[in-house]
Amino acid sequence: ERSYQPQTLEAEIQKFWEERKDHRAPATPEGEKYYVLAMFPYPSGQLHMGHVRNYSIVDAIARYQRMRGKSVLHPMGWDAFGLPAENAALKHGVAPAQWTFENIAHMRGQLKRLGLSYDWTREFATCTPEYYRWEQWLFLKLWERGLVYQKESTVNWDPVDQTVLANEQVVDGRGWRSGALVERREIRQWFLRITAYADELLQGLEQLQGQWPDQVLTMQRNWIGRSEGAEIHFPLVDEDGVIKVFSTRPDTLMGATYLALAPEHPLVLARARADSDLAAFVEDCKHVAVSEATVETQEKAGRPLGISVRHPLTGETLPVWAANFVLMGYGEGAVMAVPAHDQRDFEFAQKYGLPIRPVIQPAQAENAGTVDAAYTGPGRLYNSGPFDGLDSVEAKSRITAALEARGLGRKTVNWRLRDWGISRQRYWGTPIPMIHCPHCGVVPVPEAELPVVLPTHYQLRDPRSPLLDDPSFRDVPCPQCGAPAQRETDTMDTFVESSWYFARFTCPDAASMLDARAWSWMPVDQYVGGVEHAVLHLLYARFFNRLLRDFGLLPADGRFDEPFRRLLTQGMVLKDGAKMSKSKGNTVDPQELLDRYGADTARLFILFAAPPEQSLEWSDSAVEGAYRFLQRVWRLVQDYDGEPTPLPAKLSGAARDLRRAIHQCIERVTFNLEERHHFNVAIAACMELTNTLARVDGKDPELRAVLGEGLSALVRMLAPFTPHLAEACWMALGGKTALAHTPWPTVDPEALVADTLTLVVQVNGKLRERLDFPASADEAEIRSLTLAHPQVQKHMEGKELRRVIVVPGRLVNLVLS
Ligand code: ANZ
Ligand code: ZN
Repeated sequence: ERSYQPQTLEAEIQKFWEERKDHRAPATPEGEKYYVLAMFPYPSGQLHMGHVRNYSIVDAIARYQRMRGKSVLHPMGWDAFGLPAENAALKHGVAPAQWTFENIAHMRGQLKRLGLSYDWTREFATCTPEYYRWEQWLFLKLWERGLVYQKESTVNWDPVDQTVLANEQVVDGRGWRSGALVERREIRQWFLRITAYADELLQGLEQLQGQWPDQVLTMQRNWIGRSEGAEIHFPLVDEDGVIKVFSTRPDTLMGATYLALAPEHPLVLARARADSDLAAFVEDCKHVAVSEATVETQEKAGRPLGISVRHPLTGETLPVWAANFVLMGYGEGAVMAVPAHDQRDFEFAQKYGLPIRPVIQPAQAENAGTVDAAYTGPGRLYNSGPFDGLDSVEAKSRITAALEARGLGRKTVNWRLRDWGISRQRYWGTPIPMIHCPHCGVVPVPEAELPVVLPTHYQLRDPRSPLLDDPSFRDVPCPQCGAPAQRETDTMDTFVESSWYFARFTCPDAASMLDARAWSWMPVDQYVGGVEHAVLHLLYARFFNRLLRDFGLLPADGRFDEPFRRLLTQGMVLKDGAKMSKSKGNTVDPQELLDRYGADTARLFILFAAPPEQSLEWSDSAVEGAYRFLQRVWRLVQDYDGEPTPLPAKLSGAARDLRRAIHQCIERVTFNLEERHHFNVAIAACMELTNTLARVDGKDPELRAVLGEGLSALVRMLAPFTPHLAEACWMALGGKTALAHTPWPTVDPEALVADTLTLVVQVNGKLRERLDFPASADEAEIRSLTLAHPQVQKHMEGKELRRVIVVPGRLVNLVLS
């Protein structure tokens, strides 16, 4: 008898799978397809526990679906561009490419050691020209259609290292290497027009309802941020022109008492030239981060501009202020301030003694604005002239119509979503395929000259991109006029690579960006990853999928608009109640776990400890427990010693009970894998079954036959979680096919039929007892067994039995008086 030795066993089984090519997906699906994908990793150097959890979940799904007879695509690759490679290069003096590929080699080894059932023939790294050339190709197509453009935008500039820094390289306002105070600089950068798809990206969320976590859908909805409202024009007094504002509350127009403009508003900048106090205020505002959160929380401040506007409906004169709470990047960069009904306007008005005029009466008077807060809810209009008495919903459209009639406003929709700035002034990324010519301006690299290959031979000495200083990369003739010109040295945001890799996995060797194979595999049926990607990655991927569709690379019939049919966001891995992380020093290295217990124990522990969406608390004793369980299963199969014998036609009571337990377990495990991913419940059911099987007397031929059926089912049900052990046990039980090609066990409804039946006993219509009867008992038997039961007799004491009503399969009702 062999003892359970995961190290040698797992190596043998992995070799077996590899030789048989069991996990390769066909070029196009054979039968019903199932594409399951984990968010691909950044090759940081080592797998961490979060990776192991993510990939164990996905592998369990892949293996289960394979056994359900689906044609499964389960690929893996590397999100290989990005800043850490540059940082490591500076720290260790190794080229980013070399660092990246060494990490990939190591991590690939770790993934293989885990026994994950990937189709490795589809593996790729995004930092290779074979991959990123298609990104450059798409960039050129987007340029042709006006979906790419350049505009000025702000970057962090390190004055000592003379370079642009990524946000992650700015620590407490200083450059991470130089320690110098970082400055803001405006430079021209490349943008993708994702806003052209805002409406569609919002609408598309509907079809994901119930398939994606609600939390993620809400975060996407807020990020896109559709606001319905009105653009309102306030004519300037004393000069020509209007100030436009965006408001979601045109119903409050009659309560507007001043206008507030962003410090960067052109009118403010114009006035600041002649007003040093105003200029100083504008300068001050520049030193505050531009994020919405900080703008929300800072102390309100402003300056009067010394100009006024006319109210578009009453003609009343209102003052105009510059205010730090107004953002230039949103709406019109200007607000009509209604202090009675907007809290920011209220605080500002109080500070500067501006009038507050309430115009909305809440349904409950006690909810009205107080001395220190605005009333921001709906209600009935007053102080509003011809609109008095209207409900605020109705008033919105009536007031907007009145503005439209005067040519001083219109209904509009505003979006929070901004275009996607993809320029990075970094070296380790996809080169942007553009050329700057002193005569022709920006000229795209001709398609035939793609890819623009990123040179990989540099030894980095400082954070400045070596592309800037390499004439052999930078200096090229203009493709249009032939004059000396310069290549764009910005590279793409690495989120571009992760926005379409899932589609490329369907045809990794395609001679175009995608080919017809993508049409048969897409969309991804189940995507699994961290909730930290709820917005950016998942939104960009949804955007790119639509771009691919609009360039004819995916079908346009609507079925493929969403790249990920279902999304599961896995929870964190905790230790001592805190997230496992290097910075907290509370990590457990998966490698140690693998070396000590093997892959199956690691996987089983992780899947059993919590449902995938919830956080998982590390526990050494639970790891031990998982290991002991596997030893137990192993011994049970070894002890069985041979192939299961066929079931006799008729089974005795004990054998029937055992068989029922087996099929109840199959039913439970299947439900928990098919309907939801509650692996922990499924595993618990398998453990229970193992205990039941371990108690069976294998000498009895009838029981031995049923035990054989039970072990065969158990081993197959463990295959998604502990695939090595399962495969080895399956062989020991005489399995004729590898598990990847073995059908999932099915429930025999016959076996589930109970020998006993539980009925409710009512006394005068009130539930009193639950009693078990032989399943075969007829009405007369049920009646006499009920009346003979001591519990029932207690209820009847001192009473007269009038009637007994038996409802077959449900209840017995005794009518007493
Ligand atoms: C008047 C008003 C009265 C407003 C009222 C609100 C309540 P969302 O929902 O985010 O679209 N606003 C408009 N542009 C702004 C900017 N550039 N910076 C800061 N605030 C701006 O919010 C729209 C509301 O935010 C607009 O409606 C405007 O204030 C303000 F009782 O107009 B409201
Ligand atoms: Zn030119």
